[in-house]
Amino acid sequence: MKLTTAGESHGKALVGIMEGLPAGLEINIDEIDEYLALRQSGYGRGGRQKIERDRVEILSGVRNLETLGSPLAFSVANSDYENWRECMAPEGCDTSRKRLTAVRPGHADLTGLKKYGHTDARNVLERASARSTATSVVAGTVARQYLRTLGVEVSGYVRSVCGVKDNNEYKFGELAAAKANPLFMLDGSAEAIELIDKLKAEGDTAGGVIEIRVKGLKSGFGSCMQNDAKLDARLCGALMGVQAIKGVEIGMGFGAANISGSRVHDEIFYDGGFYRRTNNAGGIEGGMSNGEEIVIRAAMKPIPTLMKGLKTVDYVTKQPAVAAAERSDVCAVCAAEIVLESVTAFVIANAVSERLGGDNMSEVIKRYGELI
Ligand code: EPS
Repeated sequence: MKLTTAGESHGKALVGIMEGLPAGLEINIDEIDEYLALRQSGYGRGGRQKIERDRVEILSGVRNLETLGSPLAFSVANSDYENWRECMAPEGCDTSRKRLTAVRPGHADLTGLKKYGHTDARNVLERASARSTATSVVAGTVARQYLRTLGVEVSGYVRSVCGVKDNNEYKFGELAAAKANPLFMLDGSAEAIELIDKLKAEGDTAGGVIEIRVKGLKSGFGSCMQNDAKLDARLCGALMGVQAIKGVEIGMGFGAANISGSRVHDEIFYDGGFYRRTNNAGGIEGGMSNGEEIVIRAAMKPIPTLMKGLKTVDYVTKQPAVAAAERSDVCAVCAAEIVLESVTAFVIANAVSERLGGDNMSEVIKRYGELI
């Protein structure tokens, strides 16, 4: 499976093309829109989310709510385009408007300007923006629908916001309740909300840690034959590709480096089938799923657009400046949680499709059922 996306944050629309889906997959468009709405929700979002109401439009690859086996093309319109047409229209516009030269530390602005040879960071930030994560949610929700036919589910929650931590461990079935919380947290959200309010008043921003879990995936997806085919390598690469994600760990992750092997490796037992009593490996050994739940944690840095403006230098005048800020999210961990679930679903669906092939869903389901 392959996903190609395009779209500027304040352009006409975000678009994507998903290739490699088998024919006969039932597509639930309402569910895609529900995940798009969840991505827009969460405490700490800024003014832009009041303008957008994301909805997917499927342009090809689906007929009567079923995939055809052809490329699935889709779009998500940017409602804000109407307010930006005069400086964003591909057909001609006034590029002297909305120029950004007070480059923001932590954003793509400065490096992008140098790399692409522009003098207006608008030409860089429009694509670097996390707005494009809406396309990952569309493709990821289709991947989720594919995985569901095999009994594979993806879920997650927010584990910490700017140092306010939830140190509890949860069963997979308990995670769904997080979506009813304004920060997708299962514990500690009152304190985190207070902190976000304080940071907002100070013109500052917050990041956090997100946990994603995959339940029901049989063993053997991924590979131990080449490093770049390892399931953990693919998951970490894809999750690190999401805007603002700065660290990813699988299972015990960094914690495994601090204790001895006998406390890390999950011992193996047999009772009609192989099983483990612990899951420190987070469901992946030797680059392959081992049949246990996949457990991933990802660290999101604070949003780099700060209303109080960090010190910077104007790219054109070379004079000291205050970094540009018109409006900003204070905290977007909920958005990131949905995006990371979606990207995880896409990587897992891809690994399934690579191993099982299948031109139609009946073949995929039959082949998956035959796996030991
Ligand atoms: C973003 C900046 C903000 C965010 C945006 C990501 O947009 P604007 O510049 O229009 O205020 O709201 O996220 C979204 C639009 C979204 O839908 O998630 C950035 O610079 O990355």
